[in-house]
Amino acid sequence: MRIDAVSIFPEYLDALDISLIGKARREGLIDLRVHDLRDFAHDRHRTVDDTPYGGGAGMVMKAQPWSEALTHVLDSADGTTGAAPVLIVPGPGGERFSQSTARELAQAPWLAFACGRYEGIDERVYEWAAERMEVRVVSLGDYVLNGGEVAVLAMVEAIGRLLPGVVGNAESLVEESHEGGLLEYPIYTKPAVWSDADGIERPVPQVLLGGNHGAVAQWRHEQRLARTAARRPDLLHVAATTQELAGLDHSVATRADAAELTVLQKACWIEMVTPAELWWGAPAEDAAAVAEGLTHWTTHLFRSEGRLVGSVRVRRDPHRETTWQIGRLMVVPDLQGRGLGRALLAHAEALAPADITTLWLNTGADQARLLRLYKKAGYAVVGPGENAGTVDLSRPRRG
Ligand code: 6GU
Repeated sequence: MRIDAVSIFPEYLDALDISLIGKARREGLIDLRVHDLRDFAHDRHRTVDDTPYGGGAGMVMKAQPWSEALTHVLDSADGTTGAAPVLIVPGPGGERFSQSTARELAQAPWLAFACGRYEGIDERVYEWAAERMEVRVVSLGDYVLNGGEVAVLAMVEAIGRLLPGVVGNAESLVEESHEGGLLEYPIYTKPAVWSDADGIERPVPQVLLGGNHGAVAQWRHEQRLARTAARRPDLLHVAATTQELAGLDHSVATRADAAELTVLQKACWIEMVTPAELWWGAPAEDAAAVAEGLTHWTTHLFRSEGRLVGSVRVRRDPHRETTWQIGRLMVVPDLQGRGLGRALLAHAEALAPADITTLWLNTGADQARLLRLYKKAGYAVVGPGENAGTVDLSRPRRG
């Protein structure tokens, strides 16, 4: 991956020479280029800021050095990068950076970071940049840093460690801390009893020493629940729905399910399409057409107490052997917005055979909510779909 970062404190980013990210740079897995914004200011004092129009505290970064610096970055495009990077502007007013943002950005061949300082950057730089590349303002959380550099350190580390080959042990890549929507359990190493400097003996929980794997697994799960409830109660809701999917009855659809599936399709699509958009196919299909679809796809059904509440279908792409197609991701309207769609998507992805390299799906170009879900899951739009008004999305299987 190619990464450019523009800052008035380029030395701040020297930390990216250290540890796994530094090693990845030396091995050529990450081509990180740091630029000094002041190199693009041409007065004697190399001025990059000025007072705000309309008054107010502090200084504003000037448009001209930024446009020149970003032009310099754009001009360095090569055969591996694509025409332009995704430009990330760290700032407390941005979308929240999360593991799924990292996963999404790890798919891009080229990222550029613009580190603001002072009160921020002249708004016209955002307009200018958006005409040339995708621009995203991204925040680490609800607090204020003095500039974007520390945020870039965090984001480059979170993104970089997802790139193939950067973290040696692939198992470490499973997001330990958020797997299944729960925080990690406590961990211990030798000695079994540690005497601290006050002479207090602190033993490892007995269950971990007994060799009873079932008891260990149960204890760890309870610890994860307790810890999540104490520290991150907001996560329990998500975890509950992921486990909700596990609690649903799962089956593969047969012709006998066609009528119910037809009803689910109509219920799901009716809110998304205007009458003029019935070319979508799915809402217009009758039970015979749905049954026909069952012969070309494997359709997975999820029921709660007998009621069909969600479904997704999968198949190997008939024209591209190593591509896994995922379609008709549906959750009954009254259960939408609880993470079930994401869980169904994960289920469909997990069904892909070992030789699959690419996951693929298609949706309406105007379906903002679905596009957000898919992008969060690491998918990127790869082009227009076969049906007008739709787009195809895909992501590499790993990452
Ligand atoms: Cl990404 N940048 C700055 N300057 N402050 C922040 C932030 C980012 N995230 C939280 N506070």
